[in-house]
Formats: sequence, C-alpha cells, structure tokens
Amino acid sequence: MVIRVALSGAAGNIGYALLPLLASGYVFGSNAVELRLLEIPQAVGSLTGTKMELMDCSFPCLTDVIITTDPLVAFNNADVIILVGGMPRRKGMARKDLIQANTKIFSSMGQAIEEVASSNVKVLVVANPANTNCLVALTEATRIPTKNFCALTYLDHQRAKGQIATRLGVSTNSIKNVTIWGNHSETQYPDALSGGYCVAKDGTKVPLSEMLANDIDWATTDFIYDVQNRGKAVIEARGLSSAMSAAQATADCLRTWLVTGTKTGETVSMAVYNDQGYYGVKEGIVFSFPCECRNGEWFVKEGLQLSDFSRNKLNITEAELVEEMAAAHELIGTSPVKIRTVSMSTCSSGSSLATTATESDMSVCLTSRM
Ligand code: NAX
Repeated sequence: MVIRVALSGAAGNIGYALLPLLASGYVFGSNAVELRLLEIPQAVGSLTGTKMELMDCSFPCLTDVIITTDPLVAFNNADVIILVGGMPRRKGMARKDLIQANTKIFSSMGQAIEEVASSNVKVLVVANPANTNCLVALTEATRIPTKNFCALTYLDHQRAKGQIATRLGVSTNSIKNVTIWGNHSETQYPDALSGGYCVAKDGTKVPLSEMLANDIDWATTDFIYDVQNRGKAVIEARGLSSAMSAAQATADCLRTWLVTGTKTGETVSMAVYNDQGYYGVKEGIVFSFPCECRNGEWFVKEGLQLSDFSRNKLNITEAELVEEMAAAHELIGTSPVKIRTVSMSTCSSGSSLATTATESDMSVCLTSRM
C-alpha cells in the first residue's frame, strides 16, 4: 500500500524543510510514500533540483516523486494533501486583497480535490490566510467530508508551549493542553489558563492557572502578544519567515491527526470547520479549537470553562474570521458562502487513512471500509 501525498508550494521555504519529514518516515512510519509536488511553472526548475536531492537521500519508503503544475495530476486519488502554496502578502497589500487573491487559488484547489482526490483524502492547509483558505477549499469540495480538512495552528500551539515553558523554567514537553483559539493571525487567542497544565517530575498535573497565579498579568498580556507576533519576531531576527518550525509543526499535526492520535486526556490546537457552534462560536467558519485525535479523526474537546476575558478574546478572532468569510464570499458567491452543514463521517466508505498503532509502534494503514 502506497500513501499518495500531494504538496503544493513544494519549492518554497516550508516545502523544502517539510519534504524530508514526509519522505523519511517521520510522519507515515514505514509505509511507502509517493510524493506529488505541485508548483507554479516558474518554480519547476528549482523543484527538479529538490527531486534530485530526494533521490540522493535514498529514503527507503519513498517510491516516487512526481513534479507537476496541474492540481488534477497532483491530487489524483491523493490520500493526503498539504496546501502550502499561495499568494504571499506583498508590502502595502491590504488583508482583503490577500484574501481575494488566495480565494481564487483555493477555490481552484477545492475544485480539483472535488474532482479527483480519494473520497477519504485528508487536507491540511498551511498557506495564509490559512483558516479562510481552508474554508474556501472545503466549500468547493462538497464530496469530501468537512471533517477531512483542517488548517494549521499547531505551530502557534507549539510557540505558546515554548513561551510558557521558558517563563516557568520547565521543559516544553511538560506543558500540555494550552489552546490556540480562532484565526491563525494576530487576533488568535493563545490561552494558557482555561485547560493548560504542567506535568511535574513526579507525574502530577498542575494547572497552569495555579502555576501562573502570581504572574497573571504576563499570562493575559505579554504572553498573548508574543505568541500572536512570534512569526514577525522570527522574520525580524532571521530576515526570513518561519520555515523549519512551520514544517515541523505541519509534520507533527499530520502525524498526530492521522497516525498516532493524541494521548489520553491531551489536546492539540487545530483549526477545523465549526459545524456544531462549538463554544458558542459562529457556525460555518474554520476556527482553531482544542482537539483530541483518534482513529484518523479530530474531535473538538468541549466543556472548558471560559472566563469573560477569554470569551471576549474569542469574539475578537471570530469577528475577523467572519469578515474574512465575507471577503471570500464576494468572490465565490452564494450567501454567506455555501455553508457546509453536514460533517460526514470520515469512515463511511472507500479506503481511509486510519490509525492502527500507538506512538511507539507508529504505522498508518489504508483500510477498506465498505
Ligand atoms: P514561499 O514563498 O517560500 O513558498 C510558497 C511556494 O508556493 C512558492 O514556491 C510558490 O511558487 C508556490 N505557489 C504559489 N502559488 C501557488 C499555486 N497556486 N500552486 C502551487 N504552488 C504555488 O513561502 P513559505 O515560507 O514556504 O510559506 C508558505 C505559506 O505558509 C505562506 O502562505 C505563509 O504565510 C504560510 N505560513 C503559515 C503558517 C501557519 O502556521 N499556518 C506559518 C508559516 C507560514 O507563515
């Protein structure tokens, strides 16, 4: 069984850092992987060099590398599609113009997914504006369950963990269940306090609301600002946008979602289609929530108690996403966007990616479920 993985924007910075993680088995374990690299014509030359490098790495699981400028070729029967390619924000470009330029791209990506992808394809959108690009793609791909899409806020999640760990002088991995709520933008709400905890050396779970009780000002001001603006800080320091960390987060998001699942009681942040009005958030937008993953599916963790402060932050990021949806709607028509009301099961028919193993024995399989 070969897992067919399509990656758009493969010649870009994130693409270059992500390809070894996809080809080496980091994400898909020992399963055979075929890579379809989608790019615009101007980038095909450099992608040819990347293909040579992939061959020279001699990855045991990599069966083939296909370069194409045609989404119908890249997505044909694809099991996993990672959408990293898009129109970057240029100096002086208004956010609305960025949304409209990308709406055109993601509308055609969604149409190609609709036409040729596996009915159980899983789609992860990385390119910005990630939530709304994801919404546009899933709106066009009506044949594919909305549960098979998500947009990347895993990087923001990791950034939040890193900031808290540094503040508390503990290891990043001991910080659990922080949440990025809302948009992958500066309105996102990085939330340490609603469900976050730290695993102490003796295994005790200590709520972050206790550990940060004397540092609430930081947790509700600088922490939030620093996570929201971490991408900018990286650009200022490096002269280039986040690539290594974005690629790692993309790989970890896929691995958690499709292969290992989350550990019992743990959540990760994923921007998913809100067809249930989770936490009172408007239906029909792609919104980042705390999610558990099992059997190749995500589930929004419900029941976290939100303070008035948190509720206000959710409202701000929700309002931005509603605006983005309206801007996208001007281009793709129907009112207000063709809202997808049914989040069909990922496992209804055909072949699907399913988790078969624990983290220590990682393997993905393509199972037939008739
Ligand atoms: P690059 O500009 O290095 O690469 C983008 C690649 O996409 C280019 O090679 C370009 O030729 C290609 N491309 C453009 N239009 C395309 C199309 N229609 N079909 C196929 N390929 C196309 O950007 P990079 O640094 O790799 O970032 C990629 C995207 O990720 C950007 O939109 C960026 O804003 C976004 N990010 C999202 C993050 C997230 O957490 N969701 C974090 C990192 C990053 O900022």
